[in-house]
Amino acid sequence: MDTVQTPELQTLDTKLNSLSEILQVLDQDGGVIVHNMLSPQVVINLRKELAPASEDASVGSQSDNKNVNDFWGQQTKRFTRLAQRSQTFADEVLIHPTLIGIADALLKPSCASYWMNTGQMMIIMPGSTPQSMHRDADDWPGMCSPEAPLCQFSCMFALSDFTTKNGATRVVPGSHAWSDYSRQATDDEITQAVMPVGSGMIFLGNTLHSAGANKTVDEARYGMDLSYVLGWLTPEEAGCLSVTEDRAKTFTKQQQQLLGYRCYDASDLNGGRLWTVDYEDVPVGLHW
Ligand SMILES: O=C(O)CCC(=O)C(=O)O
Ligand SMILES: [Fe+2]
Repeated sequence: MDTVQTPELQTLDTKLNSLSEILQVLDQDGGVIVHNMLSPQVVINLRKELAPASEDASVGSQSDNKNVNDFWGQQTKRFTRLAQRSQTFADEVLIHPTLIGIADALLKPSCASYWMNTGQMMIIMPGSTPQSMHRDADDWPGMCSPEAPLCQFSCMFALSDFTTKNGATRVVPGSHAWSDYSRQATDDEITQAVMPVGSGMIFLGNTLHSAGANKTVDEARYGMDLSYVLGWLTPEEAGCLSVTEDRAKTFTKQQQQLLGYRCYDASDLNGGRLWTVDYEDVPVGLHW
């Protein structure tokens, strides 16, 4: 009798594999686990700098909308503003060379520059139920179809070990390439991004995925999701309202661009300039 093979995500390593190898697996499977995205010291710094917000955050959303509450997770803590809250996030994660390499390869062909879309902590507490399967590109109607160009991709960083029991992200490898996006995934098509702390699961905006259930009694799953989006689409997080001008002034032009402290300038590509102030680039440090 034939045995049904659960599709697995492939695992690569920044110490062993090149950017082109990561891109090749991403293109084929829509997702890939990459070990050693963050050094142990970077993880320690992130956990320390984000500890006050992690402790203060309460589980569940404050919204009255049932869909928002279900998506958020009643036992899940979420917060953003990571570039404000953590210098390590701004310097070691937001501009991670592997992710910038992927953004240049996959998003740049369709835009003059890209934004950070989300920088979110997702702490799945014991008792969390599984999130519903979704494609993150569904945020932009018309941009999530087998025909549309890729508009977004993410990296889910493990700031603690991700296990099947504590809520490792569920993924449907290959679902980015389905010809019918209305099709539901069957259980045997779903795998989980089991990975050690410091790894990242990189996945395309049109790959089906969701948070797993946390079936442990006392083990929180610390995930940090960073995503990038084409610069002519509205990002999920209002980057420049999430970081004070005083802090933005200390950042490089690349960090400012990712956080919306620079305009989207497609004038060299026969396009226009978006996100301007008085027709000009965003004046960082201008006091009204
Ligand atoms: O927490 C996770 O593993 C995934 C969450 C997710 O996909 C989302 O909130 O969009
Ligand atoms: Fe998602």
